[in-house]
Amino acid sequence: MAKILVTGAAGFIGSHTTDLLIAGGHTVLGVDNLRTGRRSNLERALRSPSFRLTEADVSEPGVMAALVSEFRPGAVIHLAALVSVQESISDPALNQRLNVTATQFVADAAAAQGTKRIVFASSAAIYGDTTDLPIAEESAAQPISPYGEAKLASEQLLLARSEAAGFTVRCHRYFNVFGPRQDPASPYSGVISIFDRRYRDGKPVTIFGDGRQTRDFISVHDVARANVVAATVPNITTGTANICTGQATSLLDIVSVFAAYYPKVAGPRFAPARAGDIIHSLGRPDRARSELNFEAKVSVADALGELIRSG
Ligand code: UD2
Repeated sequence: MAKILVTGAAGFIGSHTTDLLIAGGHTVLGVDNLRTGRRSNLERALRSPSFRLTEADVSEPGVMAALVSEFRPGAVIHLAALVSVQESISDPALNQRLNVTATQFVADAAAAQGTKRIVFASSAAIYGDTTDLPIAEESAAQPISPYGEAKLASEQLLLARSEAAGFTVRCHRYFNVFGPRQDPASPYSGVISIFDRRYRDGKPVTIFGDGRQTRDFISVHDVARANVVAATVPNITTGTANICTGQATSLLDIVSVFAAYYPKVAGPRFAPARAGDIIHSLGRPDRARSELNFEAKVSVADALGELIRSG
């Protein structure tokens, strides 16, 4: 069993990753500044003797260095981030600090303490608005937001350091992750979290465009498993891989699942497509399969059902 440090442990993906690590018998130190993460996401983890949460900001100098030297993890799963593309546009300096400088501190601390592995939360946002689908990792990285730029810069920084520092790096390019604990607060939150909230409140959802746009929606449980595999399975080599299902699902498909659960809620309203919205996004999952032996297992329908039934 391993000691794993999870940054952003109180966040959506971080809390599920933490839960899965604990269930696998690992010891976890979580760190989170609780800016967008919530302590309540860790309700179950906080009851475990194998878990401790430190409230701190990993983008501040010295924080990662102190935590890594004290805890001496075998791996760091670096998920702490500014997660909103919109916010990266309105506050690029904050994006730089939370999405690049913090990664630099993670790499420095791991190098100094001989940490063996770093798993990094990258994003399909680094591909920009490519229409060459499905997107493989060889596709040109052409981010169109400060968020995507920062994720790409972090990948490059970690990969460039890996050999000299002696750590293995796994960069996970997540596609559209969804599931329990995803925050629906902003209009730019993940569409499924927004739809879930609206149906729970008995209110109709708004579809921007005709609803035929598709995304590669992946369950947060699969994403958490990809993180755990990358951090704990022996003999994994440095690299970058899409974390996706390879299946396209339209918004109309999503709405029809919700509608079946909520027959009394009025049907969707349609509004003009959002400016800059891409119509289709789909990843190729092959590299994660060959390099990590990881394959998404949960179907969108099953994961949606679980989300809808969750408390
Ligand atoms: C955005 C982000 C991505 C990630 C993701 C959240 C960019 C370039 N990418 O991608 O990084 O944060 O969101 O999972 O910004 N929609 C509706 N009704 C709503 C809300 C959304 O129809 O109430 C549509 C939206 O116009 C889009 C689709 O649903 O066509 C998916 O939207 P999204 O914001 O969940 O995800 P995406 O892939 O546009």
